[in-house]
Amino acid sequence: MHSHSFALAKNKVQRLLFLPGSVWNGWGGRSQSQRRGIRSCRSPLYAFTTHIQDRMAKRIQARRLEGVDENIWVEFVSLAAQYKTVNLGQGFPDFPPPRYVREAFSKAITGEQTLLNQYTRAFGHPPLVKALAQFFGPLFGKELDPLSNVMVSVGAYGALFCSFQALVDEGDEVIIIEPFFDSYEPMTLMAGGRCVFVSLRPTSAGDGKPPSSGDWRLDPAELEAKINKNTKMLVLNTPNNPLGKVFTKEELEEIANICIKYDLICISDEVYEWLVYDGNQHVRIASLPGMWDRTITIGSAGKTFSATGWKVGWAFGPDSLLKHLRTVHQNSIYHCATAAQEAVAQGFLKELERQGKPDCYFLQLRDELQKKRDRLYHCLTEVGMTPLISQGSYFMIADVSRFKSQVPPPTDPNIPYDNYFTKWMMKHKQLAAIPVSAFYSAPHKKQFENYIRFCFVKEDATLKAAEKILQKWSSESPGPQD
Ligand code: IK2
Repeated sequence: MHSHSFALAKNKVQRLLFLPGSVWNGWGGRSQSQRRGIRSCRSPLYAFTTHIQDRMAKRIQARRLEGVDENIWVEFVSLAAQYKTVNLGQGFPDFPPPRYVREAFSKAITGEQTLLNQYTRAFGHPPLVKALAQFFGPLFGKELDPLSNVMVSVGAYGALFCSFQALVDEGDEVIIIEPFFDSYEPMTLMAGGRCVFVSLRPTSAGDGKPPSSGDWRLDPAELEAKINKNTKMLVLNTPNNPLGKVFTKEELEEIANICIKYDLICISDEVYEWLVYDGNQHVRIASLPGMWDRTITIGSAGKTFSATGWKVGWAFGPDSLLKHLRTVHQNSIYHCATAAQEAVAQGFLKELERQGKPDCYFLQLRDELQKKRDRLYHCLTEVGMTPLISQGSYFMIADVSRFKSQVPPPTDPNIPYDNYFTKWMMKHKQLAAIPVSAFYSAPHKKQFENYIRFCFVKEDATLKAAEKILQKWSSESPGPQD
């Protein structure tokens, strides 16, 4: 083509497609092989295609998805696998669920009751909602109606999603206590709401005691100051992921009084309810006076029975709130796998018989995990990582400052240091963890960027492999005190 007509044609296409000049840059200056290399990411054709794809994606994507496209689990689960790490990252056990629930699952699929392979009731398989009502009623100090006070969904994720979709409207404000399980923020945004964050802040442990997640506290005055006429809901997570903080009854009473005073709905995510250590008590905020009618309590069979892949979760609450969750659920998820629900129902019936006895799975798991927590705590302390004693959950956070000198400085100042450090550790030390900044809102991500989160719901062999990596690394790292 003549160079003048090429320039005109190029100009026309560029204007028609709103292409920036940079897409064409270098067209004239590149070698023939570069021009032909349509796969090269520097080729103008690649840039052209990418630009068109970006434009299309922007036009197609619903506005409520803006800013929620990145996800820590998608990114870090993939990196943990890519670098073949010893995985103390995502929170799942690497040991099997108890035998009797696994057997119940396979019997549900292969047994005589072939209908267990088919659809069941939309809001929860009848034997499961019945077992949940029977098991949890006394814990809430209430008789629960299995049909109207319990809803089963696809994991706690499904129950949370239905809660936000059902109860948050355009312009509503949702108070989130941070650090927080990351999904609360995108779920609020996807429902059209606005997130308002209130931070747990470390206070001094006192008496020379080692720092604990219990030292992180909420200032009720700060919480109250964030409430206005648009505030509709407060999200609580106890035991908290990632800190492992277990809110005390007194702390929950302060939060409950504020919810009642300002007529707020409370979403209480209690998926780690059985994993509470050192004699601490898990208190259900819905069981406090005046709270049942305004609280949705979320639970997870994944965490309760060490079967995170089964994706069975639930919501408890008054019919006045749950009926709206059911509307979302029936029009989106409908129900989760019948056989998994049947197995979880069998699990709760068994645990009902064992409640309070030494063979109760929940007590056994708790005691087992307390030992694992202590083991990880000692290892992290020994190598100089300054962990925070976790009062509950599967997780422990630790300050990694001592190891900074062993890691080349980051080149991008915008990425929180813990994110950079954790990726470097996965790639170069084959040890996976999760950066604590993932549990903070954007303006606060850099506040605790020397902390990373380790998961200890792992076989002893996995913990031992992690210890070996850390001990070797530590012996190579002259800390500031050395
Ligand atoms: N709520 C909390 C507080 C959770 O931690 C989870 C599971 N998160 O695990 C990933 C991690 O932090 O490493 C959920 C809800 C979701 O639970 P489910 O698996 O039942 O959907």
